[in-house]
Amino acid sequence: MRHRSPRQRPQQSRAAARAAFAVAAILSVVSACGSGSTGAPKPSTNPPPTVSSPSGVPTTSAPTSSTSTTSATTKAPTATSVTSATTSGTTVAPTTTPTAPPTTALAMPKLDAVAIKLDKIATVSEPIAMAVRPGNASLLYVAERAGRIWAVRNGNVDSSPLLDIRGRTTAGGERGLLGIAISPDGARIYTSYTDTGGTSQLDEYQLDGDGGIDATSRRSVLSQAQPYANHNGGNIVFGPDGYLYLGFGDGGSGGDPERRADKLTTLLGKLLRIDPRPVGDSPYAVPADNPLVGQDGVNTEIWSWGLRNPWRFSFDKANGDLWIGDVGQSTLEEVDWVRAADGGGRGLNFGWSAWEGSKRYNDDVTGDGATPPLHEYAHGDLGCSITGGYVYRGAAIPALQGAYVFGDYCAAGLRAIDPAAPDPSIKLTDGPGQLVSFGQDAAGELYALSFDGNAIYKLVPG
Ligand SMILES: [Ca+2]
Repeated sequence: MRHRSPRQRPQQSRAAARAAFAVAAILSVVSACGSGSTGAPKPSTNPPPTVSSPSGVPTTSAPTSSTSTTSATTKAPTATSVTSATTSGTTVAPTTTPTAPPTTALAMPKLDAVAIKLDKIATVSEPIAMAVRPGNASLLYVAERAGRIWAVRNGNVDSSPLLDIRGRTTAGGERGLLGIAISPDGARIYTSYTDTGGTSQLDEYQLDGDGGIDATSRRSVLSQAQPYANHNGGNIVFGPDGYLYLGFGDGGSGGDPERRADKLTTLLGKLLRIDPRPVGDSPYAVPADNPLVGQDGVNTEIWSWGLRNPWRFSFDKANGDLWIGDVGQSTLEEVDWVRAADGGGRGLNFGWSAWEGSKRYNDDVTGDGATPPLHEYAHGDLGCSITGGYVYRGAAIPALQGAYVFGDYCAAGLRAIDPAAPDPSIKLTDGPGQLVSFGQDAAGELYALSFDGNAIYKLVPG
């Protein structure tokens, strides 16, 4: 399978192409493990996602009573594979069934008719991530890079932060508090940051009934040494399946000198998928239907690979599709899109460092079977470092519904693409500058977070 530019591929064949790429990607997994012709188990022969009965299986209590372990399926060196059990009463357990995409009912964007403006709702020093808690629609959690999390309620910022971890991190460059996410049951919040030594950390805190963060409840979930200061990724998002997705860059420097993004033996250059709750002695669990479960000598937390620095990624609120803004090296910035119905990125190689966007990069990395970007743009007037956003699913701007909204740290202005006709992108606004992240509230409305003026903007009709 040759890597092709999305422009060379008819849109109507996209699903078929995705399927073909997925098959090729699976084959490349086997090849990457050096077992292509030895009859080693292929990912496709793994047991499908199952709901297992807890009876007769040694179990260890999880923080909630809704998940049982199936230790027999454990393959990960650092975690236990789990499947959810529906026989244990009330459940907040993640399901392993992707959200069915009701695509036929979804609105199509009309980008030539979009008129929006940015309404500055609050200022927080270097706002870098936003999260919302189910059931607290009017409360926005906004993280600042230096390490505090603020409550923004109807445009008002609380006088004291919900959490202050400034002592745990050193902000600057691509370091600091980088991501926050709240569990679908609203009980826990996760922080993703680089610690004072530069190591990536994922921590968990308990939320109280009002959405406050219990600072004393901190629990370390996962850590990852960073060989260089840049490309730390750090975005964390709960997917439509209830699992936590965590993006790590390729470790840094330039050009992925150790080729980490292409190696399945490191978490760097990957999108990970975990159940972040502890199981037994493990601080988190690997879902049994992760693509590499069942293979030895690989990191089974991996969901997708071949990523350079997936600084911001998201799931479409309406259909569960995965969208990644992967920051390019020196030439091309890219948007990656995989439908939930096509696996949502499961087992896919997004190309780096064999490819920078649609351009061949490291010749010693094959990149066979790589999934090309949906959209890319060259460095220049449009920017130099993509800030991935969201598919708009709000109600306030009907013409924007179904469009993917993104921007770039190096060039002011928000842009959007229609997934069905992604070129060229459409400029939505003139600002803001220094766009670092987006947020999405419970109603699907979008926010832009900018270091320029330390501002949180809401996208509103213009
Ligand atoms: Ca790529």
